[in-house]
Amino acid sequence: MRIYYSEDHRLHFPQAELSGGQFVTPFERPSRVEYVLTRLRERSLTDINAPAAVDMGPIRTLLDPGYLSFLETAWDDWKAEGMAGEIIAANVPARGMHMDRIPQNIDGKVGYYCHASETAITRGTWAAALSSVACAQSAQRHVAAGADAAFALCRPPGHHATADQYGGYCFINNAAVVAEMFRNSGAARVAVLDIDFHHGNGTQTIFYDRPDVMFVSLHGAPQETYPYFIGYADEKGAGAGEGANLNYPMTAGTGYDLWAQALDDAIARITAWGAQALVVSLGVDAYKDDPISFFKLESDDFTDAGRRIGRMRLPTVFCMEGGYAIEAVGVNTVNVLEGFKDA
Ligand code: OKP
Ligand code: ZN
Repeated sequence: MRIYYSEDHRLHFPQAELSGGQFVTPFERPSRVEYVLTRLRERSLTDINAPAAVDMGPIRTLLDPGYLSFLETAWDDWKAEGMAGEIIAANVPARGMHMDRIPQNIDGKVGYYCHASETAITRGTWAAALSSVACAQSAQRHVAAGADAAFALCRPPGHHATADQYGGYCFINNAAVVAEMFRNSGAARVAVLDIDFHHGNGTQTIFYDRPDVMFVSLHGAPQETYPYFIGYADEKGAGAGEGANLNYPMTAGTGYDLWAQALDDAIARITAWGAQALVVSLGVDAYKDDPISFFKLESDDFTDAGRRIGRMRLPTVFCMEGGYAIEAVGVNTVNVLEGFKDA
């Protein structure tokens, strides 16, 4: 399986994540990717390629222009305002306030374009986010040209980023861009299967009213975990998109038996719907030792999950999302890919 990877992910490494009222070293850190690369090489998955230049076309189609220009200049604007540290959102529009009037001041803009203040922006964040989506785009082109599958080793991840908000360590929604590109390259119906522990709120929101892209997510129940305010089972899509959104929220302690039942149901629904291409938001934070998650999957379970996904026999792009038990991230990620190949 071909892999796309860019060293430019290293340009995004904020010092700080707001966690439990303290600033800690971010869980989403560059070394995560090193573990995946090491494991890929150990398993002779060595077709590792730098991505082609980013294509802003499909990104501009999906995302808000104001949001994109905010991301591009946020660091310079923040520094020009005399801010000493990294960009952290401190003021967000809340109940009773204006949700649609964009402040001029960068501190206000940050609050407007952010949905979760754990995520900091630093000098290289925009460049890294572009390199991440470039990997996803190259993977899509490879599959659209006839390959069975490709793996985009995206960092930073993408599935929490909406058309106009960052958060949850995500800035540009890589999986959504791939789905849009599959539509443009001739797939009438595209499914996004999100197996990251966290609900893919960004991807859901971007495609919520679209009948041509189905979003399916297995995740920790919103009553119990981030992103808290979305990801319920009764979110089924809107308007023409009704029926093309499917959530499987699961409670703390969920193990592979229940999780795999949800996966099988999800796969059956994607197949019945008639997807012609598949995007997998591949997070491995459902793992039992993940420090910020509460499912109980074992490493071997990821192989089995990959096998089940592979039996769909759809042209597939995997986009890396989360996974924070860093020494296990490589094994678990590559297990999914190997299970898929052996299906
Ligand atoms: C991103 B992806 C840690 C809380 C972290 C944000 C989680 C973002 C996960 N104290 N909250 O879906 O893996
Ligand atoms: Zn996650």
